[in-house]
Amino acid sequence: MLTVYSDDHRLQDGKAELVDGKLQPCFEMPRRADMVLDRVKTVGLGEVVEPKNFGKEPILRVHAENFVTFLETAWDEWSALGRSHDALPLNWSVRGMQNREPEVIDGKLSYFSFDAGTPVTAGTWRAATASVNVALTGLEAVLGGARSAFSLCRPPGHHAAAEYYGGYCFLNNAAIAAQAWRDRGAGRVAILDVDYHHGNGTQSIFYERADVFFTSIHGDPRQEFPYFLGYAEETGSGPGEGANANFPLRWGSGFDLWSEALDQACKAITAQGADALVISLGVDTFKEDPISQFRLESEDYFRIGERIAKLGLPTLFVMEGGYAVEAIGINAVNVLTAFEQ
Ligand code: SP5
Ligand code: ZN
Repeated sequence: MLTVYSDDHRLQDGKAELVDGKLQPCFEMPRRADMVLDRVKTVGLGEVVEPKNFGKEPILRVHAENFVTFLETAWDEWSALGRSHDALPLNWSVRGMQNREPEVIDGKLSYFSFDAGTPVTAGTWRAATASVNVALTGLEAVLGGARSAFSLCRPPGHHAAAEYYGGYCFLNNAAIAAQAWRDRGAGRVAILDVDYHHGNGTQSIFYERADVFFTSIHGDPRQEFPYFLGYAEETGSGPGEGANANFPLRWGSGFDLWSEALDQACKAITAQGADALVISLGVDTFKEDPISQFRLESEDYFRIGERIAKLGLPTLFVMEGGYAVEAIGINAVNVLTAFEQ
């Protein structure tokens, strides 16, 4: 399987996120991608290539223009105030308050984000756009006839919606690739999100559409970030009714429960008649993940790859989360090698 990778991921290297009431070193760090690339090379998964540049157009098919402009200019506006440390928001609009974009950068950070875990840095825009290019270059390989490709995206994307960032995500790599796949002729795209956290951004982007089916297995939002999306009752709306399927699982769930949900998600993908598949590949379901509460073991990731392969669809794997850094490469690449068997 081809891997697409860019060193530009290093440009996103936030110092700290707010977690458990303290500023702590970012869990989402450059070493994550290094570990996955190392493992790709160790097992000889296949060729590793650099991304091509697709520009802003495919991004604007998914994200709002004012949001993209904000991401592109946020660091300049922040540093113009004499600040050289990372930018984090401090408060948000909630029920009954205005939804207006403020004029000043501190207000804009609040307006366009949903958490204080996702620092905007000097290199954020370049890293996030490189990550999109990694996803789109993987798609090119599949459009060129490959059965699958692995886009080793970093920063991740599935929490980013049309008009907001958060959850370590700025631009939604998987959603942009799914949209590009539709634009390049796929009839119906399925997105299977196996990251521990609900892919709220991806769900919201496609929620009212029938042409992209979104299904996700994740920590129950009653207990787990992002808390405000990911319930089983969310099945899509309008023309998208029936084109969204969530499988929330309680803290402590192991592969017995998880694999049952995977089987249901896969059956739904087949029933939907998808002809293209994007996998949001997070491996923070691992038992040793420092911020997550599922109990998957490294061997289980082989079973995931096998089950996905049984769908028989052209498949683009897009890297999302996973914070047990020493194991992230093993777990992610286990999915990929088993898929190829
Ligand atoms: C892409 C992705 O996996 N993003 C995840 C973002 C999660 N951010 C919230 C982390 C909250 C951690 N709370 C548990 C801390 C354990 N002490
Ligand atoms: Zn995650």
